[in-house]
Amino acid sequence: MQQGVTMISALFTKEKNSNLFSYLKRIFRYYQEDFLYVKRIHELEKIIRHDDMTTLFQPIINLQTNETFGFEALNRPTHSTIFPSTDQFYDFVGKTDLVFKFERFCRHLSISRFLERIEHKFQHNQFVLFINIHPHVLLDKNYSIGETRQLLKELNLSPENVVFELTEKSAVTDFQEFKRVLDHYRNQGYRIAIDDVGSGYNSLKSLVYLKPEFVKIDRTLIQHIDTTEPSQQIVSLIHNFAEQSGSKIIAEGIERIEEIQFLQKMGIHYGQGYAIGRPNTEVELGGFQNNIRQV
Ligand SMILES: [Ca+2]
Repeated sequence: MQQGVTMISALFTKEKNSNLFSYLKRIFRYYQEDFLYVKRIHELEKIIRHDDMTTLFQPIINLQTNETFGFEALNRPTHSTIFPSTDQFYDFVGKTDLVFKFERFCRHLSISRFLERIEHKFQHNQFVLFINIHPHVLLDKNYSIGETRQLLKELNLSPENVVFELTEKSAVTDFQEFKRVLDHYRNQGYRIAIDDVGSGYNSLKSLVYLKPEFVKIDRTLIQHIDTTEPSQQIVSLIHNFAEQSGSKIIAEGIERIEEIQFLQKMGIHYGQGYAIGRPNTEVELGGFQNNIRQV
């Protein structure tokens, strides 16, 4: 009997200790997470204060004429000791209430740096600037893009020179509401691109409901398209839908000449990728070697 009591008591103590241990472990983890969160917020505020982002411009060309049509602006944190990767950085920004402030900051950075870099090199309204924007930011009722219009005016640039790229990776559920918001921006002269199309989200639904001016097809469908029949079928389907809605396709992630040749034959309008031009801090024209059509 005595032995039984001792055993139960030992088990109980062990249980209590392990509970206490996991409790302390949890507290410690929360503390660590909180600490990291505060550190990251602090870093993000510092980045915004000091314009501490690198802005890169990647050319988008007309695949049929080999002429540069525009540039996508890409903003990356300059020093990322606290944010090991750009993806982690943007994931974090999306979860904070600094997301609006950050979006505005990046948009203004992209536009002003773009104009700085093309100065003395090209006509200031010769190209279209593609700017990534989080769909939820546009959907927010308190959000106003009026100040961007003001900035464009000051820089002698019109909304027709700007395309907002909205990723379909962030779930859009209310398409009618979203369409209403997009029309509001369209009425001001901006154009819309749906980004990452075909990466497994609402591709066809976005095309049918939102009728974007541009459809950016995800790199996973473009890489090795010349030899990958399922990708060819999906891209051809998206292309048909796009044509019906009056949208133009931009094929992303083009890395090989064979991909360019295949896309040209399909009648795809625009392309972007390493085979055309890498993201660059300078604004450099894109293009493939002119003799590839004869290859
Ligand atoms: Ca993009």
